[in-house]
Amino acid sequence: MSSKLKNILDEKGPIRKIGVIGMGYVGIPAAVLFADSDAFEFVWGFQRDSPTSGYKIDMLNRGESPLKGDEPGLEELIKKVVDAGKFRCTSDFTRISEVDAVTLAIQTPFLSAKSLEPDFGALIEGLRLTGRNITEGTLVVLESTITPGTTGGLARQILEEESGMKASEDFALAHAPERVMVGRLLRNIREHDRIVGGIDRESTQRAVELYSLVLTSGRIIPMTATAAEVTKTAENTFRDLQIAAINQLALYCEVMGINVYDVRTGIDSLKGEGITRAVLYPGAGVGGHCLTKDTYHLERGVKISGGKLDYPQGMESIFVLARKVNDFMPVHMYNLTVEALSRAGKTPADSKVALLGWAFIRNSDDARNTPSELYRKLLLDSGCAVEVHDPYVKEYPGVSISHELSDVVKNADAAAILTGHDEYFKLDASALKELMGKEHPVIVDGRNVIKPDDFIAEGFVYKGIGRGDKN
Ligand code: SAJ
Repeated sequence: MSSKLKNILDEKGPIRKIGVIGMGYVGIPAAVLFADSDAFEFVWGFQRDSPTSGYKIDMLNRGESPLKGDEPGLEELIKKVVDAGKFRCTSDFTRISEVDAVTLAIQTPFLSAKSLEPDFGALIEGLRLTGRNITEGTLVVLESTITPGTTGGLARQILEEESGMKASEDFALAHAPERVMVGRLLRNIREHDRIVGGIDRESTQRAVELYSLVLTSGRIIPMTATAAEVTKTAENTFRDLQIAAINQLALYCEVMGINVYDVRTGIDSLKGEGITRAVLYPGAGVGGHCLTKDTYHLERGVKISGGKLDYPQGMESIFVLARKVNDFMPVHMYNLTVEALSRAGKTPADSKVALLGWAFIRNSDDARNTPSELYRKLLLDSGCAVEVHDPYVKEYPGVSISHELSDVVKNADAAAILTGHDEYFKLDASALKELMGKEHPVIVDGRNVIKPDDFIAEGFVYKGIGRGDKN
């Protein structure tokens, strides 16, 4: 522990002004919650004035939310803190010199899962701008999901290089990973327990001070920076593994002619005595900005740690295998569609498929890394005509998305459900058959939203993930 840092922070007193870099799904709710706390005087939101996201600056300063989709309470809170003069957004990063704490919520995608190469370009730029402008005693927190070892390694190095100061002595540095889900951003930040990990005890303590003031029911869980990085990447990796396990079981149930949902109910029934059976749901794939890459951050963390891993010779990581199983599910949806079309005497090349659901998660407009993209590509590559429906997603590069379900299913040979939007639970077999205008239309259910018997009774060729009892 550096007594020098402790003295500087004691001298500086409590955190008053905060800067949040990255006005996205993580940065915006975090910034306005800080601004809404009486404990803090003012919050700067920092956003690059780039052609793709510069528009957010004026929108936020008008008190409007640039985030798509329904985010309960967010628009009102942005307006409240802007009108109160407690929050402003800017592209002038020199203002970082005015704040006591700065958090970075910047995307950290992967360039290649194969080479385990992340794309830290935006993060590094954010760290350089931070390092160039921080003053003595500032707390720097990385909220982005990062490869374990990044906070105490790359981030520390860049911040020290740019600031000419020493982390742990002149400024504090920590990792406090975000744990938000679209559709409940504010609630997640207030209510989820917060993992906080500093590169030293002073930094951890300073970060605890920052986050404890925005939590309502969540607790702070302090640990080291690397443990915090592993906690975040591992919790998403474990979720991905759980989903892969039920997806693999679903594929087995199809072969064995049984219903995976009966099996799931059965497994889930074993309760009590500390028995937790977290059986998740099989489906048409795993998308989003988190589960699709955090496994690779974890794997890379092991690789860059330089330690010698004791693991079965030549055996692939079960976490990476899980990724591959989940990445296979859109391919499985395609295979089920081709099988069903052939039962209806059709091939993809002379068929039209209505693809229902472009978002990666139900009842949201978020289509980052959506599994629907691979499914559509496989159909198009086999000469099939594909039309896409989604009730929430407005636009997507290179894909025309309709909000009119009846237009999309009209004269279709097959309808495939890729996302579990509430709307699809209400699909009516006879009405859909009429719109498709086929004697034996095909329906492929990738999210178990319809009742197979209702559709089979209407003459549909039915296929469902995990429904070996009906396929
Ligand atoms: N999915 C399934 N079966 C399931 C659950 C999900 O196929 O039983 C699919 C979904 O359809 C979706 C994908 O997986 O395509 C991801 O879904 P998700 O519910 O995990 O949503 P994310 O990725 O937005 O949220 C995850 C959450 N992580 C954990 O619960 C460990 C969330 O708490 C994190 O904040 C978020 O990642 C993140 O930002 O890291």
